[in-house]
Amino acid sequence: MFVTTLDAFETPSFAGKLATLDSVLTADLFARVAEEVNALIETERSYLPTHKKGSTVAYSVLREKAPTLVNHYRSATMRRIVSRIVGVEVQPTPLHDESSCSVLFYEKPGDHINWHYDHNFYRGRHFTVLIPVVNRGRDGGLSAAHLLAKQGGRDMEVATPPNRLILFEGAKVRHKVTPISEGERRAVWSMTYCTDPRNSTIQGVARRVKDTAFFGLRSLWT
Ligand SMILES: O=C(O)CCC(=O)C(=O)O
Ligand SMILES: [Fe+2]
Repeated sequence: MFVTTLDAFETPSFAGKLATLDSVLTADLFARVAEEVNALIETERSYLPTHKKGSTVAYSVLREKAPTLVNHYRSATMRRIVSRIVGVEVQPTPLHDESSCSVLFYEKPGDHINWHYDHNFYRGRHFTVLIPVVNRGRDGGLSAAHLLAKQGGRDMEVATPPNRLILFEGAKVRHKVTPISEGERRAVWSMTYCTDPRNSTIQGVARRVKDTAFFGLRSLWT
């Protein structure tokens, strides 16, 4: 049902625990994704001092309002793409994890995320997939926000144009997003996959504390 243009590409190397693929969704699928993302006006603002400024629409909201994103996240196609690049079989992370499939909005000047690792709350390896949907500067080019990732001790800039797939092992690759400027907008579809979705009780509690900070008190009940 979901078609990507991936089959036309060679599998990129995942040696640095980070890989990118351009034009990953067909124009038709990308258009439907962009339509759903643009309709997510009711975003949940979150503010974690010094770490992250911006807003995130969580998986539970996407399940109601963004069926294309949710279906594609859980599709065999995406699982196959991610597994092929990382070289191990992965599956989507659980329904109750609000980070499993979410959309990050950078919409006010200064919205950014400081250096961090994506925490792995699971027993197996954990991978983050980003597909930027909107990335608009004031002059029609890309926004000032840059994704930087540590690669061999150096800061590597990873361009995030719309419809590029960026896949990395977030618990191993430290990364940050520099601030957007006045009049700019960036929206990134984020998905997580793992090799073993089980977690210990301690890991489950830690995940819920993190979700509460990012997504609000509602995640305590999931
Ligand atoms: O917006 C991005 O490009 C990356 C976001 C990110 O690293 C995160 O939400 O953990
Ligand atoms: Fe991250």
